[in-house]
Amino acid sequence: MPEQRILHAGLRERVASAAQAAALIRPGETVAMSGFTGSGYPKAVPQALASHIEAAHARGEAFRINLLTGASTAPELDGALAQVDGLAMRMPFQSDPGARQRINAGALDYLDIHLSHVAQHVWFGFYNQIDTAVVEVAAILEDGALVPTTSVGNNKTWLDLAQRVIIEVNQWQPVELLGMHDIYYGTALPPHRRPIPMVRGDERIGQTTLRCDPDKIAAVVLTDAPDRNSPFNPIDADSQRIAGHLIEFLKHEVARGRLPANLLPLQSGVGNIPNAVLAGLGASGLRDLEAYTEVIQDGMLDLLKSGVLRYASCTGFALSPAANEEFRRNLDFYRSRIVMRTQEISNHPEMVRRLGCIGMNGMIEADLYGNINSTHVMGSSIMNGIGGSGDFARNGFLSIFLSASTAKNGTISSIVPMVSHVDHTEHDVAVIVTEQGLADLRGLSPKQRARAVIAHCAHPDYRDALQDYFDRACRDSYGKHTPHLLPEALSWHQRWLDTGTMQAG
Ligand code: 0RQ
Repeated sequence: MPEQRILHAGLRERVASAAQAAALIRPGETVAMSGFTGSGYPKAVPQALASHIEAAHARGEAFRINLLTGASTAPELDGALAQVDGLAMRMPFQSDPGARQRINAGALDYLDIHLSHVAQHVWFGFYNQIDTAVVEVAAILEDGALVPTTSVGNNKTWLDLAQRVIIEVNQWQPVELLGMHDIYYGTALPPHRRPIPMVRGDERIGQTTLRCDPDKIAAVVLTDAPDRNSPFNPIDADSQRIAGHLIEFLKHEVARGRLPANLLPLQSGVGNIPNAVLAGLGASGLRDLEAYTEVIQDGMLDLLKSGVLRYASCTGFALSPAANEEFRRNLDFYRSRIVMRTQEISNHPEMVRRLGCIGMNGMIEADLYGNINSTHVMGSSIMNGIGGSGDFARNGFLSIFLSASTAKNGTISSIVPMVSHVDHTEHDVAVIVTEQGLADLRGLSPKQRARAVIAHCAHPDYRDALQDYFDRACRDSYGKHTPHLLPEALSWHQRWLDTGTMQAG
C-alpha cells in the first residue's frame, strides 16, 4: 500500500488526488519543483496542473506560472506545461523540445543561470516569493522527515522557502535510497558564511533526509511512476576518438607529475561524448578515480561497478532504463559509493576549487581564442542552457570542452573565427578536444591559442579558411593582441543562415 510510505499521522490525512493538489496552484504563481536531468521530478501534479491550465485557457482565462526546478525534467513536467502554454517564466535549465520551441519563438521567458547560483539567488530574494513547492519523495518518516529520491537539486531550498508545499510520494522510488543523500543545512547568507566543512568529495556533512514544516504541507499525492530518461546512442567513432585524445592527455599529465595517478575528482556533463569518455576511462588502466559531479549517467555507474571509480558525489541521475534497473537491483552496493547532495553543494565553487575538479563538458562551438558557446545555435537559438558547466569551468583544476569538429552533416564548423554567444570566456578554458585532436591552451597567448586550435581541433574542410582568416586578421586587425576582422568575425554564421553551409562558395 502506498500509504505505508507515509508514517507521519498528520500528513497521512492530507492525502489528496493530483487534481485536488494542482487546484491549489493559482495563475501567476511562482512554483518550484523537484527534478534534475530527468530524475526525481513530480510525476502527477504537473500533468494535473497542465489539465487545469488547458481548461482555464478553453474558458478564455489567462493561466501561466513561473517554474523553477533543479535542472531539466521530463515530458510529464516541462513537456506537459509547455504544451498547454502554461509557462510564463522558466529557470534555471531545460532540455525539453516543446519548451525549447516556445523559448525560441519568443513566447516563454527563460532564465539560463549557473546551477550553483539558483538556491542562493532565491535566498537573496532575486525571484521574489516561492508560492508553491512540488517535491517528489520516496517516503515520509514518523517525524515528518522526507526521504529524497533520485535527485536532490534545490529541494532543500524549495521546502524551506515555499509558502505552500505539495509532496508527491512515489512508490516506484526505492525506500532503500535512504542513506544515500547528504543534505547540508549549514549554508548561510553573506557576509558571515562559514567554510563548507568538507575536504574530500566522499565526505558526509549533512543529514540523510529533507525537513519541512508539516504545517506548510497542503497536500500529499501518491504516485507510482518511473523516472524517464532515454537510452544513450551507441558510442560513435567521433566520440570514441574524442575520448581517446582526452585520456591520452590525462595520462600524459600524470606522467608529467601534474596530476596524481588517480587524477583529480571528475565532473562530467551529460550526453554521448561524456559517456564515451567515461567508457574510455574504464578501459584506460587508470584506477581509484573519484567523481565530484552533478549528474551520474550510465558510464559512471559502469565505472563504479568495475571498481575503477571509488565513489561519485552528485545531485541527480540521468540513467537509461537499463542502467536504472541495474541501479535498483544493486542499491546496497551503490549506496556505499554514491553521495547525493543539494546542487548548491554539488556545484559549489568553493568545493570545485578545493577539490581541484577536472571539468569535462560539451560545447556548441569554440572560437580561435578559446571562447566557448555551450548554449546558443547561431547566437540566438537556445539549445539547453549553461547548466553546471560554468561552475566547473571557472573553478576547476582543469576545464575541458568537447565536441565533434563539425555539426549538421558537416555544414557547420564547431571551430569558428568568433563564437556567436559566449558562455565560457577564454580565461576559463584550458583544453579543447574534437575528434581531430586536442588543443592544450594553458600558458598560451591569444595568437598561440589560435594556432593550436586551428592545427589540432578544426576539421580539414574548414582548416584553411580559419588559417586564412587568422593570417589576414594578424595583418589587418585594429589591435594585434587578439586579432579579428570585425565585419567577417560572424560571417560564417550568417553564411550558414543564408546558404545552409559555413563553407564559402
Ligand atoms: O542538434 O539535436 O537538433 O540534432 O546540438 O549536439 O552533438 O548531440 O551533443 O548532446 O553532447 O550536446 C553543448 C548542447 C552538446 C550540451 C551541448 C547541435 C547538434 C544537436 C546536440 P539536434 P550533440 P550533446 C552538466 C553540464 C551545456 C550544459 C552543460 C549542453 C545538438 O553539452 O547542453 O554542459 N551543454 N551541462 O546538431 C549548431 C553547432 C552545433 C550544433 C552541436 N556548432 N552549431 N548546432 N549542435 N554543435 C549537466 C547539467 O548541467 C545539468
